Amino acid sequence: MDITVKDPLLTDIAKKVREGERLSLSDAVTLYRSSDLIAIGRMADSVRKAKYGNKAYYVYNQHINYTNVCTNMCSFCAYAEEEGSKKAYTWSIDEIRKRIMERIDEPVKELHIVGGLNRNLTFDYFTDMLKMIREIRPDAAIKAFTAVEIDYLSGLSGFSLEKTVSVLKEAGLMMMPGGGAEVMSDRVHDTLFPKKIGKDRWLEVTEAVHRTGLNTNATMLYGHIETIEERVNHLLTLRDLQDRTGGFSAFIPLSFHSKNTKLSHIPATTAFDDLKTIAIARLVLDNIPHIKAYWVMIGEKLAQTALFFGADDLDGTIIEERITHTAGATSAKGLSRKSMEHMIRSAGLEPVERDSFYNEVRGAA
Ligand code: V47
Ligand code: SF4
Repeated sequence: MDITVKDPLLTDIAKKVREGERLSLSDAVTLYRSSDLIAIGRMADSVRKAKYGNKAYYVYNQHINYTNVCTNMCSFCAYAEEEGSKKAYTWSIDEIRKRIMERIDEPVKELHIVGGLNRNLTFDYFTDMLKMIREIRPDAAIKAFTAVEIDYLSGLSGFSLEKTVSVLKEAGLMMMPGGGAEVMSDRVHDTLFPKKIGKDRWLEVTEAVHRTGLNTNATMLYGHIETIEERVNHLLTLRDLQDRTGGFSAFIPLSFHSKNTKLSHIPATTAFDDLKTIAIARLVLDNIPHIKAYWVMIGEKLAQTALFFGADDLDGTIIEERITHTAGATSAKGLSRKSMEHMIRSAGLEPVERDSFYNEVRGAA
């Protein structure tokens, strides 16, 4: 790898990357403070390329957001509604079945299911939902519930974390999405999402889930009130947990969208920050295999560009995204397989349709 570094502060970091040496907290902060985006991107691209060559992944998936009623009411969230609000909804098991059946002829390989914390739902609702989906969609993996929901379901069922996950697994749960940790900082937690579980509980739940043999993803919500140091600490905390469990499959940076939230004065993240965050994640998270450029949040065009800044995965076709679109996302609500493949091919890479576990799906168009 021959990388021209314009910022002299990046010379030693480029050497570490070239030699496969782990980056430190101060390296990550230096990367964040540097404006040499092209050098940072080239470093991240070299790491991605060494792992995946010309391949870039996507999954044919469908999102199911079963309820927007949520007791947490995080101030960055436009999606959540108080019980009784006109915009509140909760889908019955039959309504979820109907939404899956509407797409039953499509080759969906993953169902991504998350929702708010709704006091009116019983633990049986969740196991019934999983069992019903497994029955009608046996060919799709069920990736469901963030660590926040698992913590809530453990309270609801009265079971330990391990028992809760094993009952959900028995009913059909196969993997867990990221989400819920936001930025692991007590300051940000207490300011923006005080009712939601904090860093220690999120880590405890995630570690317990990994111990049961389920893989999860991890995310970072950035672009609100967090500092660079808080972002870097978040990444290093994830890296430490991954050293212990190896249970993270992918990391997904989530750019904050402020429309319709209590933080609507906060401007959108910039392309510079989005690309830098993806590249730094690739460089710092040396033990998390996949870095996703989530096109829903950063838009299709920047997600495609991110494939040269360390990302190896564009997430999925999605069909109908609600959480970010309620907060003002201007991207499409879903993309066809053809569009996903076109985005990847026109970047000179080879599209690989995958399942939730990064197995290549045969017979892709
Ligand atoms: O947990 C909420 C975040 C997450 C906003 O694991 C917001 O494969 C931006 O976790 N602006 C849900 N973000 C999305 C998520 C996810 C997405 C794609 C793939 C995967 C995966 C996981 O969205 C929430 C929260 O952290 N969020 N409100 C907002 N206004
Ligand atoms: Fe509820 Fe999740 Fe929205 Fe927070 S981000 S209010 S936990 S739905």
